[in-house]
Amino acid sequence: MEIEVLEGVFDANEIIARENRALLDENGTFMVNLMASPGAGKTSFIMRTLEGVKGSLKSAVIEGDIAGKVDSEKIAATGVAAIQINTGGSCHLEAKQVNHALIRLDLEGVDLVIVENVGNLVCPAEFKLGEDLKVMILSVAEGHDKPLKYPLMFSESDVLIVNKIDLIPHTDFDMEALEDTVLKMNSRIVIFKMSCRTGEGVDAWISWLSKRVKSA
Ligand SMILES: Nc1nc2c(ncn2[C@@H]2O[C@H](COP(=O)(O)OP(=O)(O)OP(=O)(O)O)[C@@H](O)[C@H]2O)c(=O)[nH]1
Ligand SMILES: [Mg+2]
Ligand SMILES: [Zn+2]
Repeated sequence: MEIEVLEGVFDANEIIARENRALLDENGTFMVNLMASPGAGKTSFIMRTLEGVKGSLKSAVIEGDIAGKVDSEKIAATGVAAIQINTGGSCHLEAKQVNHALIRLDLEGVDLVIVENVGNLVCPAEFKLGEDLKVMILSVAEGHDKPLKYPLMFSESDVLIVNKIDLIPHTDFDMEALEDTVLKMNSRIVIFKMSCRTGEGVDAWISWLSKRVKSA
């Protein structure tokens, strides 16, 4: 008996990611899925980005954490709409959680939604959320060898932010080695070097993002 192979069968997460995509398209909203290790600078990067697009893009933020609302309170204090998701132990966000948050946000008139994924360099890369762009951060304090040890996130991401470049003099971080390794794994990835502390490198990211959002 011939065995039937079903193609185009998506797992439950992917079905909901597609619903998210449709919801975003209906409203003309661009969504960034931001992933990185704990403490790499995701919230600092979001704050810099919000400041950079202020006045030109209406933004909202979805914060994913295992517990607490520290990050969403930081965002809300700037006047930008923020929704906190607590995963209650799970180490990544799934499309369903983001779907609940998108429904609660009034997306009409919102140009940009940034989702701060749970701090984790591993499985967030496996779960589509319906995003336009997967952005990951590697901070120099984590070391330039990370792509070799956590390859999926580097090969899945569209953008790599190398953050905390102000700390380079205090580390043995090798930028050239990092770029070589990453580009061999993912030749289409766009790399920005930045310090969310000093603001160095932020402008180049803001102008690149603004163009992407406006042309989407
Ligand atoms: N020196 C330096 N410190 C930074 C930079 N960006 C962020 N930090 C600091 O790094 C720490 C962690 O930053 P967060 O933005 O909270 O990092 P996060 O990735 O959101 O952390 P979690 O949400 O807990 O996973 C804070 O003390 C920041 O002030 C940077 O460019 N340079
Ligand atoms: Mg954070
Ligand atoms: Zn996980």
